[in-house]
Amino acid sequence: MAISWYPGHMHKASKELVKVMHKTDAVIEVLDARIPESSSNPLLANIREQRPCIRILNKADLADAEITAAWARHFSRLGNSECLINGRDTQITKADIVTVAKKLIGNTDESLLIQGQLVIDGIPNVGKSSLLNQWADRKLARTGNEPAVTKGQQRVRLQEGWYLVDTPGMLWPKLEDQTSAYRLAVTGTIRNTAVEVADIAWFLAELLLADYPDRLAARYELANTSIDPEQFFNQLAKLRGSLGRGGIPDMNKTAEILLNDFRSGKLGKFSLEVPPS
Ligand SMILES: Nc1nc2c(ncn2[C@@H]2O[C@H](COP(=O)(O)OP(=O)(O)OP(=O)(O)O)[C@@H](O)[C@H]2O)c(=O)[nH]1
Ligand SMILES: [Mg+2]
Repeated sequence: MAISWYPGHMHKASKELVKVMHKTDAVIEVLDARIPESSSNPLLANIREQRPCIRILNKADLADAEITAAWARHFSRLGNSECLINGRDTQITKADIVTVAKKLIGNTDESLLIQGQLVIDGIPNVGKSSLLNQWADRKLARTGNEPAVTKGQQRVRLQEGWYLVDTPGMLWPKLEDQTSAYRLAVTGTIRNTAVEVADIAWFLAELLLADYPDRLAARYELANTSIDPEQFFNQLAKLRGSLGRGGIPDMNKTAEILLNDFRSGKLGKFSLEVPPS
């Protein structure tokens, strides 16, 4: 099934982003550290135009630390931008973000009146509003473990003269690369109701059986990992009791077990993409 998810509120949000850009000095694009390439939204790059960009590799606690560091080096080589890493165990402070923004905007002379507006954007559910709360030191924005929680822009004062605008998570009208689209779905960027959950979990099971059989074996007590996704889901359904009528696996329930374990880090840290060498 081809994946695409571009509901009306995202179209509206893109128009509002264009408007707020006129008064914006630098953009903070939040990427998912597990899929930095697939989570780079081409629409946002177009809207940003030549403005400086601070990329944040977020949810780094769920990704392989070495690969995330390699991505940070890769992005740091691009001009007019900086790349920082954030996660539950490595948090960027408000002072860090303002310092980097000043450097990029070229406004480093502390004796001058320094001010600026930063806009935080990115795909849905990547942790934008959580970053706003992290820097505002209080829970100003609603956050949640599902995509499309934020529906409108929210502007807050970071410190004297510095403002930050949170925006709704956005995808783009056509997800041309369907492997990327599946990665976006697996990491929780696309609403479960906009995809076939079983289809997404099947993609993930194939990937994990091929590349990380030991992690699956450890978590789900598999004696043998030379199995196909169908055999895997049968065993998982028996283990977790997600069986339907006649003892046949309830594929939706079983799929959600695997997806939730992956998304919450219970299966370990994963980087699904590596930077170009
Ligand atoms: N593991 C982990 N989870 C995070 C991190 N940052 C945010 N989250 C979680 O990710 C989920 C989404 O966070 P939000 O801040 O609502 O994401 P958002 O980008 O604002 O999402 P939309 O408003 O829907 O676009 C929440 O459950 C957060 O607790 C992080 O660094 N690591
Ligand atoms: Mg949000």
